[in-house]
Amino acid sequence: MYLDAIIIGAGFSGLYQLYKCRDQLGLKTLVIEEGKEVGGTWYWNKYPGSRCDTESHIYCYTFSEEIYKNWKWKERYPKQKEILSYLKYVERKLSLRKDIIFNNKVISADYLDKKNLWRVKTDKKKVFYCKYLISAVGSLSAANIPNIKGIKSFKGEWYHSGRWPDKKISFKNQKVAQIGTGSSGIQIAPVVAKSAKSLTVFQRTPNYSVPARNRKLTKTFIKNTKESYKQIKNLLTKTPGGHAFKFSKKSIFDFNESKRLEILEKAWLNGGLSFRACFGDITKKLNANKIVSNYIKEKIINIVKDKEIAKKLTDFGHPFTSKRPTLNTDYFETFNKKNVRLIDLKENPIVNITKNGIKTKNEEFKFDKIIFATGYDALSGPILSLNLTGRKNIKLNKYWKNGPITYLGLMIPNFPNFFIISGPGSPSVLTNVPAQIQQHVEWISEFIRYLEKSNSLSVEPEAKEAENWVKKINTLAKKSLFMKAKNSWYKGDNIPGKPKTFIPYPAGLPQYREICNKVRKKMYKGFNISLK
Ligand code: NA7
Repeated sequence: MYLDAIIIGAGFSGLYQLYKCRDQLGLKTLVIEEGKEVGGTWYWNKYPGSRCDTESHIYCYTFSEEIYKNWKWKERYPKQKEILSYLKYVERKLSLRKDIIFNNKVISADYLDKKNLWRVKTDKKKVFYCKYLISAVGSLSAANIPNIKGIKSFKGEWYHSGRWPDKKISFKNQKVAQIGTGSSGIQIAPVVAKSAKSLTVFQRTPNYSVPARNRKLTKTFIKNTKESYKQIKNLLTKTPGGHAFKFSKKSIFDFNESKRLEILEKAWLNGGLSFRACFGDITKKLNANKIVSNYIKEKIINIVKDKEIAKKLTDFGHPFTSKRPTLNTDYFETFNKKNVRLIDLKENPIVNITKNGIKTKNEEFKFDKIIFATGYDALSGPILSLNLTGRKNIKLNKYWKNGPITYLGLMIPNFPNFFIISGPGSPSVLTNVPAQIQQHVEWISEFIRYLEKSNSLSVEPEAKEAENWVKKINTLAKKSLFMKAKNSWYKGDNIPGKPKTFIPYPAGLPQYREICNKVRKKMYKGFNISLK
């Protein structure tokens, strides 16, 4: 079957890109989705306590005033189920379902040089041909399931947070293990601990976490956000992370100690991702960051009653925000419960999984269930899993063997007419992702419109431009606090054998948007366009 455009993935990016390609560019378009529903990340991440860390009134599309104003969010942070309902609502509103095929995983895509077409194959033996191939596979969709010896012998059930089964899972009276203490693990533990007989949390690296302070949205707040649609939409294009808060222009050193504390307390009580913005230099300067890192440490020590556990939970070794900042609801309080234990993997590493549980250096544990909250092969992983072969039989996994090479995070040399939404080389995971997605979809769509008008056969970035883009990202990252974390998935450290290079674009969404706009104004300088 021939199509003008194929989009892989029916999450936030795939749905909007389908609407753009089909309804605004008039292209015959198909979305191929592995899951059985729309939702992408929010289809798969059904784990207990799953909720977005970005506030609901901005974790949504802003391209349509009608869609924005017609949807009513319930709480400050949207639950997984609520986001899924929202995406289904958008899908219905734009009549997208008829152009999506579900339960089909793309297993390969090959560029046919002579025909200037992509051939896309799925695990259900379907084959499609298209001119434009667009990856909307998400940044955090390739689950990292650690290769721990003995996993196959485990008699109980085990789950990964990002591949959570559809069936209802009860932890009542169960002995549960949780491996991983990132954003997902921090959400899971307090919920599972409520019903489980016991919960044992295996921690490799302790994580800073700020209270989420979730709450029901008031009618006044909802009314105000709707009335401020235009201002909110505009604000999201101006802030570095595409969030609705601005960073303070003041340094922490502009204040004496008591005033600093007052500002920090206020931000802590407010909770949320904006905590890091209460001084302008927390995320930029190590000396300012140290003060705030210590402040968070003190807060945690005051919550956790057992001083030994508190010590383990706060033995950070990296600056606040150098790894993914997390939010929590009663995570640290959970360790005051009698049925919850913390195992520090640094002093007591896992040896293997047994048929009855987990064996560590110092102890053997019995478990009924194991939860892997062990994260993802972030950004490059989902794209590599597509098994792309570009021009002249060039394989993407070979081309990217030393790390992802893209120009603007949008296209790859040697892989003509292949676009990436929110992948490596773009601000992606360092932003409020729907804000970044919309910028990408709109830029890609304008580019396709231009290509179609120019009668183009194919387009790909110049190799030199892509090399410079990768260099630019690494130079920017070196100046940032991100590099102060010894291990982080921003740098590929969490996946054995993955190249160690900084993956997302680290200088913020407004700067990135400006660069993309300049390229467009200069008639897509840096891209080689071949005409019919
Ligand atoms: P993260 O942030 O990558 O967290 C994964 C956690 O799992 C983290 O604590 C890891 O420790 C730990 N981990 C990973 N591999 C192992 C092994 N082999 N053994 C023990 N512990 C391990 O993923 P999340 O799902 O929590 O969050 C990702 C994003 O998804 C989040 O920002 C939301 O947007 C949704 P480490 O720190 O690497 O030492």
